[in-house]
Amino acid sequence: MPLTLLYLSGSPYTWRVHMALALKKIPHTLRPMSYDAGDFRSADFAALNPRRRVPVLIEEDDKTKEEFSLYESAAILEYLEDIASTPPLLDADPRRRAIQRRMVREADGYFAPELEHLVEAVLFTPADRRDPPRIAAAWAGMRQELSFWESRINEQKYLAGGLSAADLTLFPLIALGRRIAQRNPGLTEGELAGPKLAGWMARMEALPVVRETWPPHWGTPPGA
Ligand SMILES: N[C@@H](CCC(=O)N[C@@H](CS)C(=O)NCC(=O)O)C(=O)O
Repeated sequence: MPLTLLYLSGSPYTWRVHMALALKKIPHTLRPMSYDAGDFRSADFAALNPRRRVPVLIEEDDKTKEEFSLYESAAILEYLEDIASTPPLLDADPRRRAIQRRMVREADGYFAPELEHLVEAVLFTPADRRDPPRIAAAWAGMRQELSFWESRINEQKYLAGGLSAADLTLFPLIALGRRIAQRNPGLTEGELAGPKLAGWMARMEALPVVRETWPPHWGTPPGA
């Protein structure tokens, strides 16, 4: 089952899948995608994902050589969990598993849209056309959402039980938001995460799997 991940450095959705592959030690190849080279506009890519987004996972059948491809990072994570159950990214207990899945949906449904507003307003807008109120609104939306998480998580090591799909989902999203803020001083105000989330971020950053999969164009991980 040779696996290929269509990969974009710094994409939080791709990073989540990359971490799952690395944690589960599933042999895979990364196929880097480039906006500049037009990879996202190609017909081949649209055939794999009609929404033209990464990640996409491609799996070749050992015998028939037929390809199965899957997009949407949360669905890919569940698929990897199904084909390689160790270490688990979802708890064996149905209620804990449900809470981890709920957190994945909360991160994708509430935090990610605010982050995407920030990405549009900063990364995809030339510096001379950036709109400060638009950026401030996206930043405020992210902070408001994370203050909700801050009030909900307790002092445990990970978001819900052991390291899970929930951690792999939320961490890259916050990491990208924080990086945008750090690289564009003056665009945003205040810290993105409160003390509990910041502690959890630091624990995540110390994990070998996070460091191994750190987006190459981001340079070395903190503390390296
Ligand atoms: N809901 C999707 C989101 C994927 C997504 O938005 N990927 C971005 C990179 S972070 C992308 O491919 N964007 C390409 C584009 O918008 O042209 C998932 O979880 O896989």
